[in-house]
Amino acid sequence: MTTHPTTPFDGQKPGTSGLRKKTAVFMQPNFLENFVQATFNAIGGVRGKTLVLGGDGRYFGTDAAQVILKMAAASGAARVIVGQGAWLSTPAASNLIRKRSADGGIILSASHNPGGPNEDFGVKYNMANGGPAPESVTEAIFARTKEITEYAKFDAPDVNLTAIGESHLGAMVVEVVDPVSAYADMMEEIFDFKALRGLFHEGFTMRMDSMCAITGPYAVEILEKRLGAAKGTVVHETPLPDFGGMHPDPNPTWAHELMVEMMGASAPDFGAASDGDGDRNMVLGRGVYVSPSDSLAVIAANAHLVPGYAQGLKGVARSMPTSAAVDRVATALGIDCYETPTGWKFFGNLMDAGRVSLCGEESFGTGSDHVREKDGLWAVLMWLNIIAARGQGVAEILAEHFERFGRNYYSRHDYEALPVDQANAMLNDLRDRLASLKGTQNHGLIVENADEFAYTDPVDGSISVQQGFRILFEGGSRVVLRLSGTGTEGATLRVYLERYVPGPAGLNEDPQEALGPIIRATEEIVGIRARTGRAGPDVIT
Ligand code: G16
Repeated sequence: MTTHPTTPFDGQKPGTSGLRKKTAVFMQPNFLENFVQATFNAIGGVRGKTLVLGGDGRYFGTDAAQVILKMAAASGAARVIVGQGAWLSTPAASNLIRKRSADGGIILSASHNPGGPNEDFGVKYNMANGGPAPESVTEAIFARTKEITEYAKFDAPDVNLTAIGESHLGAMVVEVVDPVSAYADMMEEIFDFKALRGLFHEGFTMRMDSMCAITGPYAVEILEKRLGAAKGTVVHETPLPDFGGMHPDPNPTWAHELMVEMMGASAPDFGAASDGDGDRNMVLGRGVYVSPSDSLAVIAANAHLVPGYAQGLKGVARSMPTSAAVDRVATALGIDCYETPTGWKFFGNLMDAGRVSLCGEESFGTGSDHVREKDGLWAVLMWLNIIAARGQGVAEILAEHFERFGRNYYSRHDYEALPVDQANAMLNDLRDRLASLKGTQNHGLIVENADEFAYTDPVDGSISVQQGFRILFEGGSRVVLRLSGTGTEGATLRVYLERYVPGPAGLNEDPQEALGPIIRATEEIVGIRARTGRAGPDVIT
C-alpha cells in the first residue's frame, strides 16, 4: 500500500447525480483518486465494508474500476462485488447493493451524457439502501475534496474483471459477478412473464433501442431470451465505450432513429429506448409518443394489474417540474402524492419510510421501491405488462387515460451550453422580479403566483432551497425554470411547460400548439431568446 500526497482540485462538487466532468478532466493524475478518497473519508472509511462497483461501459470505466479497487483494498475494504467487465446498469447496481446487503456502491457513469475520450465521465456513490447519496453526504464529500492531502492505493497488477469468480487484492476479496442475472431474476419476480411470453407468442412486435449502452445485454436476456421476443427486437444492443457515437439520452431528439421507425408506416406495436446507464426510459406506441409525465400517470393508474403491485401502491412521488398528471391519479386512488426537488436521491427517504412505492420524473425516469434508482427496463416491462393485462395498445390506453383524468399538456425546452454568467444573470434577475410578477398579464395569461421551490423532507426534516422557479398562471397552467445539474459544458437552462385540459374536448392537440400561449408568456417574462440570442431550444421533449 502506498500513500500518495495530493492537492485539492476545484469543482469536485457532485451535481444532481454524482460528479460529472469531461473524461479528460477525470483522467488527469489524481483527479479520480481525490474524489474517491474524499468519498471514502466522508462515509467514515471503508474498513471491513462491502461495496458494489460497476458502470455503463463507457470509455475509462474499466481503468477507473481498477483504480477504485486498489484504493478500496488500501483502505481496508473487505469485499468489492464488481460486474463482469466493470459493467452494471444503475438499477442493477442498486439491486446488488440491496440483495447482497452491501454497505454502499460506486457507479461509473455520466448517465445520458455521451461517452468517449472527448465526452463525459462520472462517478456516483450510492448508500446501503441502494439509492444515490443524499445531499448531506454529497456535501460532506465535497467538503473533503477541498481539504484532501493524500490518498492510499494498493500496489498490485490489475485484477482480471473479465472472468466471473473471486480473487484477492491483499486481504480484500474481489468478486466478479454476472451483471445481468440477478436483475433479470428480480424482473421475473415482479412481472407476469407468462402473460408477456404469451403477448410475444401472439405476434406482438417491439423495438428496444439500447443506444449502444448498458441495457443491451439486459434487454436481450429479458426480452429476447426469457420472453421470446423476436431476435433483433433489441437494437444497438452492444455497449460500446463511445456508445457508437450516439448520445444515449432516450428522448425524441436523441433517439431519433426509434422515433422515425415508430412514426412510420411499418412501426412495431411498441417502442422503447434507454440511456447510458439504464435508468432512463422513453416509451412509444405505433405513431404515439408518451411523455414521461403521462407515462408515470398511466403506470400509477394501472399498477394493480402487475403482480408485483397487485396490493396497490402505498403512495406516489414526482419531482416538482414533472407534470401533475400523476397527482390526479393519486387523488382518484386515495393515496398520497409527494412533490420533491429534481433528483432521484430525494425519493429514497420516502421509499425507505414506506410512504411511496412509485416515483417518476419528467426527465424520462420512472421507478419503484424494488430498487432505489429509477429503472428503464422496469418501466418498459410495466408498460408491456399493462398492455398484456388490458389487451389494448399504447394509443388506446393513453386515450382512455386522458378521457378519464383530463390531459396535462407538457413539454420541456432545453437551451444547452449557455454561457454560465449569462444564464445566472438571467435567473438572478428573475429571482429579483418574482414578487412583482403576481397579477401581471402576459400574452393573455395572468400570473397567479411566482416563487422559488424549496423542499422540506417529511421523513428527516432536511431542507433544500433554490430548487427551481415556478410561475403559476390563473387557470392551472405553469412554467418552471431551473438550471440542469448534470451537464458538463456551460449551463443548460430547462424550461418546463404545462397546461391542464379537463376534456372531453381539446384532448388531442399538438402539445407545442397547446402550450403556445405559455411559451409566449414565458418569453415575455424571462426573455430567454432575447437575452441569449438563441432562436429556440436545442432539445424539446
Ligand atoms: C439525473 C437524476 C434525475 C434528474 C436528471 C436531470 O438523471 O438522477 O433525478 O431528473 O438527472 O437532472 P438535471 O435536470 O439537473 O440535468 P440521470 O439519468 O442523469 O442520472
